[in-house]
Amino acid sequence: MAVEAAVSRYLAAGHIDEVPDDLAEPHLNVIAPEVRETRCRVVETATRLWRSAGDDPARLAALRGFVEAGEGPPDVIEGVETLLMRLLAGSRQRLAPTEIDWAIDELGLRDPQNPILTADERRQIDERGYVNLGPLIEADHLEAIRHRMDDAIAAEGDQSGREVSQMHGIGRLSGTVIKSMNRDGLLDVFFSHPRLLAVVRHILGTSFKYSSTNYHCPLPGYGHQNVHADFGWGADTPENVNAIWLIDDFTEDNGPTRVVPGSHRWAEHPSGSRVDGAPRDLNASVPGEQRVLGKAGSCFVYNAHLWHSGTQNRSSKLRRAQHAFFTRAHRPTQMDVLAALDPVTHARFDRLQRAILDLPAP
Ligand SMILES: O=C(O)CCC(=O)C(=O)O
Repeated sequence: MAVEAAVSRYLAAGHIDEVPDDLAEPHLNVIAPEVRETRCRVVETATRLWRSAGDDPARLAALRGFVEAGEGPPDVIEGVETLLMRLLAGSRQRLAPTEIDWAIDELGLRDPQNPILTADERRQIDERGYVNLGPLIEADHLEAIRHRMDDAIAAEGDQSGREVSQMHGIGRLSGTVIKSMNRDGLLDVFFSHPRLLAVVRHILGTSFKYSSTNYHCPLPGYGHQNVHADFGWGADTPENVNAIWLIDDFTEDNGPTRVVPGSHRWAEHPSGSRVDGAPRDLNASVPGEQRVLGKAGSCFVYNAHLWHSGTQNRSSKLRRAQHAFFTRAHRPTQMDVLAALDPVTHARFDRLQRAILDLPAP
């Protein structure tokens, strides 16, 4: 099958020389059983410790007790400590809390029942763990975004996405909205659309911030991922929200995201989940999973504890998408925002944008 010409600009970013002849041939992520077992024990234990307490000081005490007891293999103990300490090392909020508070008022999000979302949208978020806000970006704007992304992928080449993660066969860019590629504000919509922020507020409350924006474009023949959640272990209160902006239509065959409705309520991470006593096969489908289809320009927002993953793009075209990731205001961000921040882009942000980005004035 002939692939569209734009794909050639993505090969270096996807770390491949060419796309496969058979676009439907599966590319699974094979994990050695002993590695999978250790990972499962780490995530199970992190989940148990996290859920054993209601606040960070008590979680830290639970972690210290676990480490001091030294019960279990050293690689599991070390894995749990590394995983949990990233979040428990203290507040990482740069701005005074009054700034995000001010932004919440400016955005009209103080009242949990504010009119920016419908009651049905709130119900979907609560019950299914996600909502598709529908198309929020006009056709001309979208086309300009496609060009911007294609150019950035070609320019960053095999370095693209390195600040957060690189994935075989997937073109990735990290921190798109804070880099020089957003000097003119073309990409601001991705982190500041009021409807998106209303979903973040609904899930996380009034104290949140931007964590990262990752562009994610599976090339033809690639894109399958292990089922996962965007928080490293199971938690019974939400810590993160993610949005997927559809830059191309998501269709049955071009690698739409798969989601497991309601799984955000299980307080379990797929990596720490067992089936008949054995670690779950993360490549396999999960009963009840569904595919997210939609029109380009749509914004699909989910509670990041929802089980989900990318699927294989079996079409001859790119499947472009932009993720916008949010976290609680005191948590670390997914990427080092200050290291990636372009000074010209920074100087352009207004007070409201800086409050969402947790950025001081330049
Ligand atoms: O873009 C998608 O379909 C989902 C990607 C995803 O879940 C991830 O990269 O963690």
